[in-house]
Amino acid sequence: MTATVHHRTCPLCEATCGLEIEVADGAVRRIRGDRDDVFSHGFICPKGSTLKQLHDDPDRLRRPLVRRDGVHVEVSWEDAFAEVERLLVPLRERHGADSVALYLGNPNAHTIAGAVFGRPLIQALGTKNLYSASTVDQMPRHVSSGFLYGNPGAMPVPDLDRTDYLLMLGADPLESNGSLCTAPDFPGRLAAIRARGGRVVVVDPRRSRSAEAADEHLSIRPGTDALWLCALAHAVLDAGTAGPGSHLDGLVSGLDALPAALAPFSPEAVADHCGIDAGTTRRVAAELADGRRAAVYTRIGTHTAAFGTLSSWAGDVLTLVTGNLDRAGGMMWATPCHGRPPVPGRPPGGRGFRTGRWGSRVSGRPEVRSELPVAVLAEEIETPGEGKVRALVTVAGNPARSTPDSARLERALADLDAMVSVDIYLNETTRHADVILPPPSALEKSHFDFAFYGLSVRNVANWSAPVFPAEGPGEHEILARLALIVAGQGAAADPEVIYGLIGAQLAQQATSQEGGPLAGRDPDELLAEVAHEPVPERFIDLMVRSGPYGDQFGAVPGGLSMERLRAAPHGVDLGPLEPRAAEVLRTTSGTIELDRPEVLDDLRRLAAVLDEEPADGVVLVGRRHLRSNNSWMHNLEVLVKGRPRCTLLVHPEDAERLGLTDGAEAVVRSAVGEVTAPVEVTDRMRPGVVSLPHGWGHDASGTRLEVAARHAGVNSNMLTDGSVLDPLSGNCALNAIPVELAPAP
Ligand SMILES: Nc1nc2c(c(=O)[nH]1)N[C@H]1C(S)=C(S)[C@@H](COP(=O)(O)OP(=O)(O)OC[C@H]3O[C@@H](n4cnc5c(=O)[nH]c(N)nc54)[C@H](O)[C@@H]3O)O[C@H]1N2
Ligand SMILES: Nc1nc2c(c(=O)[nH]1)N[C@H]1C(S)=C(S)[C@@H](COP(=O)(O)OP(=O)(O)OC[C@H]3O[C@@H](n4cnc5c(=O)[nH]c(N)nc54)[C@H](O)[C@@H]3O)O[C@H]1N2
Ligand code: SF4
Ligand SMILES: [Mo]
Repeated sequence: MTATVHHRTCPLCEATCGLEIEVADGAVRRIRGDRDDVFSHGFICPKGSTLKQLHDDPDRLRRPLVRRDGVHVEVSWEDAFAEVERLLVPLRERHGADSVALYLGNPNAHTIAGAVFGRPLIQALGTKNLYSASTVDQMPRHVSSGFLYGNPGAMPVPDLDRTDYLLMLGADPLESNGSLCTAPDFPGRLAAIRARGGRVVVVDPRRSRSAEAADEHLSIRPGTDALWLCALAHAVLDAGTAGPGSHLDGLVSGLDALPAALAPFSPEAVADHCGIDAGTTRRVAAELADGRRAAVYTRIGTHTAAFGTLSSWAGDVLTLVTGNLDRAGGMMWATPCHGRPPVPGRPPGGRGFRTGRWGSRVSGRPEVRSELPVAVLAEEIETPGEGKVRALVTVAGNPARSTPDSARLERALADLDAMVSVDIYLNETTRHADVILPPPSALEKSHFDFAFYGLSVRNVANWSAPVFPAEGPGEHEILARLALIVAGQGAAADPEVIYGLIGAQLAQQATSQEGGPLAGRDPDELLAEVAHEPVPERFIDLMVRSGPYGDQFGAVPGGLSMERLRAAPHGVDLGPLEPRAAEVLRTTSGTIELDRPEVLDDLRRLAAVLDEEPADGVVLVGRRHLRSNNSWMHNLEVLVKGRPRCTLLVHPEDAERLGLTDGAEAVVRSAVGEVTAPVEVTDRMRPGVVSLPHGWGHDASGTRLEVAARHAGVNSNMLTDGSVLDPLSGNCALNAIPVELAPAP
């Protein structure tokens, strides 16, 4: 049989690499980077080619599972949906909407279903108990954008391809391939900065591979990035060179509040806390402020911290006061092809951003973007009373490994009256589920990067067709049917009902945008034009045709549409990022607001840290490895073979002082739990800091992960403390965890 070649975007991480997939005899023969991809130009990492192994993995679920007498058994799709109805509908009727919680995991950002069909499910559930991986990840970045720009979705990205100076904190893109900054071949783009005479500075308590590839590495004390970034901004203001630049004239307010708000954070005052001397801080500030094109990029190590929102905020403020916000080579906003088109002459601004419209039942943690911190999920399940969580739906998430204090969470999960999971594996989380609904494999679904076109260092659009036909229902259909069941329509209801609602909503939005290119057009006319498209492509067509590059349903000939995307298997390049601050602002003032009271209050909380002596115990931080992906790709032999990756990195001085030896095991104890992990002694660590990756601990009973169980590792979230949150975002502090170490007996 002759081979066929398919082109598809890799859905595994945020880099969105184009893949070339060779198929023969119904099986994948080879996967390599697509050299003609308009964005990735052939780049691929070791995970990209494992879509084959993932597709072929015998442990990957193909049919639904239902738990009978404690054992998961395969059932038909009809029986599985009927079981969901039997479990959830009476429970919801008896105990109310809030009794069913929803947890959305990370892969939702990588699927069309997650982008388009999550909302109908959320609406159908109507629960306050909405949780996601966002509150162990990027929620602080949303909140800082909410307060600064009034728009929590507007997260500026470093303009990697044009910058001459990149200050990067708490990110290790040589392992992660980048996050909240979609840039296939991130390593190559970093090298290019240096090759054109620019400078890359990495701030990390560990000499990561990214730090090694940089011009300079600053080994900061964990959890102190907010202090240090405020000190940089303080130093820039001190030098008297500060200013947002004339391109933001009239678009910035509250500048006057900055000197007082940042006054406590002089480079000298923060030096001992951060472990970075004042001279270095002032030099870096001067480099950022000397007029060159510079970007300040903060990521996971700075966001999953007790002052995560302030770290993100201070990074953006630093960018702003050095004139680098919204200009080429600085921090810029992408223009996603499926977003709202700009309306010429529309004044900037909108309804503003606020949090805390409701609180969590037990500890009153404020809602943020309609979500509660996942760190409170366990207590919401454990604590009796009205509104108690009795059932949980998870979609593409493994909170049993990815959220804090997971021993406690797992006890709570075991206590639920009902649990339904949409997932491809029987793993540490889904083993608690009564019903598991497995979507098709990545190669059996189409792909479109809704989440990442808004975070991209270049504007692109790329739709991929499925490589193989799906055996069961698509993930979008599973989510639609769940929504219908919860809404009381029954397990046999036609998902077209949900498709109709989504279409109507999108057409309505497009035609009701004041001054927009489709304003006043008949929504039904738009729907008729896309009706020939299958679901979910129908919705992509609606969005891109009415988007900033769209054909506006005939008004802009040659504009973007599904038809054009289909004809471009290597993607459509839409050009470099363009300045667009006025378009993204949604603050009530129509300006970038530097004096939000919530932020100023939190700066006072930060300043109070300076009154205390820096703590001198050992703290734990996380890390990532190129051949791993959070908790769920450890069942592929090609990725886990070789040296164990789940090791505790310890600096030689600490090892010696604590009696730990390379290759031996150490007991790591925190306020909430303990694990025993193999020690790797390395001078890559800052003394007093140890590092353990998350997402491991695959030795639990009742899972179906044959390979992962043989490379189990330990679960670092046994140690992270669900009570330490960034108050503004509800994000959990997953780094700078105080721990005690001892050789294992
Ligand atoms: N200590 C510590 N903890 C952390 C972090 C850290 O740095 N340190 N990082 C945090 C971050 S950034 C994140 S994003 C979270 C991730 O947290 P989660 O999203 O909860 O965890 P993942 O490991 O990404 O699990 C993804 C789940 O989706 C399933 N899956 C994979 N593909 C699909 C699909 O196409 N459809 C469906 N329905 N399911 C699929 C997998 O089997 C797995 O169960 O972890 C967080 N936890
Ligand atoms: N290979 C691989 N790629 C991935 C993932 C994966 O699990 N594996 N996960 C994906 C996901 S969901 C995400 S969110 C992204 C995350 O992508 P990144 O943000 O690049 O995350 P990491 O690679 O974990 O790098 C975080 C760095 O922060 C450092 N750090 C820890 N604490 C602190 C601190 O207090 N201050 C500072 N300045 N640094 C600190 C750590 O030592 C580490 O080097 O990666 C994505 N890509
Ligand atoms: S870098 Fe990310 S998107 Fe690219 S091949 Fe690797 S996992 Fe896939
Ligand atoms: Mo993440």
